[in-house]
Amino acid sequence: MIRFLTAGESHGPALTAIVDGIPAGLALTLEDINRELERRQQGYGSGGRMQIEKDTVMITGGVMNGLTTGGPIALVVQNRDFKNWKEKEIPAMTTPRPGHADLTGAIKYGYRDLRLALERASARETTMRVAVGAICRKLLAEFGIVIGGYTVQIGDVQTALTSDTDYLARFQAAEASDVRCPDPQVAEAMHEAIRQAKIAKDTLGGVFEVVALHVPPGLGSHVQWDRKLDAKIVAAMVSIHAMKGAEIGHAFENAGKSGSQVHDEIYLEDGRLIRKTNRAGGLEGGITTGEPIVVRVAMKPIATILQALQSVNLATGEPEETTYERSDFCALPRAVPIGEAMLAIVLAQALLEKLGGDSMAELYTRFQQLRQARLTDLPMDNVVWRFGYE
Ligand code: EPS
Repeated sequence: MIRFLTAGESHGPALTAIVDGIPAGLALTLEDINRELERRQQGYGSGGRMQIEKDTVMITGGVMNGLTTGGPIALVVQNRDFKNWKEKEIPAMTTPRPGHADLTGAIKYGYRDLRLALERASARETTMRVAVGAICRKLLAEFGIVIGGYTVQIGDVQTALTSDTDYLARFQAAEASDVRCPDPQVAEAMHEAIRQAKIAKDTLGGVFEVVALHVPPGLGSHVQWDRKLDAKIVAAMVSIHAMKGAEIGHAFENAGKSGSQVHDEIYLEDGRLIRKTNRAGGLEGGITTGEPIVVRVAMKPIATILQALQSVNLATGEPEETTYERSDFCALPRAVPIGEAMLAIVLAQALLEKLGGDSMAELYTRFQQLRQARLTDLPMDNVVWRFGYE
């Protein structure tokens, strides 16, 4: 099973991750990871920090001569900004920002300065998720699985995506946009909405979609709550900083329709069981259907706002307005590669759970033997039977 942990503070010396369970024999280069780290740093709406950092990874364990060993992979990314904080006397931070982890972190851990909560709650941590995701993405690519994503909404500016669009074309178009929106006209309106938010000293959230293509049917399980793949995907998305909701397919829109309008009918074509629609977003009963996995994620507007919000100074007990900490105005475009990384991690876990195996050689063989949605793969007894409990 793939597991990972991250460590490090936003303005500390470095961020670290350890990834366990990646099979032996996967070809992996620094460039595979650095490419994804760079994608996470692109996008309009960032604050000053992205001018300072240029994230690149160091691999200090688990990969030798370009191949994974099967041992834990250790990853380190330096924080360039650390040199600016190292010798600095840090002013006391005692007025919590509404919407951030300042107050809840202090309640939970008994901090006597709120910066300790800020440092670990910062979305800087997502650097390591993207690094881990890049490894999982490489693993999935060995089996033809492709993951991409794009922005569908920033503030109240929305794209009207049609259901028949070629996903690869969407991924590509999004990559060329500084707000990661595949529709150039809407992208311009989104860019403008962020610019206005900056002028208004405010922040914006939005919605992005991440999609996995060519995922085999039969990953996940319906038999236990904590084995349902849709639940794992939603949990992974909402674990990303500032994400407050996630849905598989258009779940909330489907909720307002009748069953006959929602469910994807099944047809037999050339011996294969196919769907002409994918309203289920690639999952039924917590198991992949073989259709694209489509996940939509809602991000709240960033909690650090240039405008002062009402709060309380915990040191004096007096009402006090928040003071500004450098931050982003809209991080939605940069959240897309993070969502992709989390989807890659969960899908790589699900694939390994299905295939087992410690080396890529074992995995390739087992992958070929996976049951498909073909009539010949699904022999039925077609006889009367009984519940035979003793
Ligand atoms: C963040 C605040 C900003 C962001 C940071 C997340 O950092 P700083 O306080 O140093 O200006 O830039 O994100 C990153 C550093 C990053 O790499 O994404 C926050 O409060 O969550």
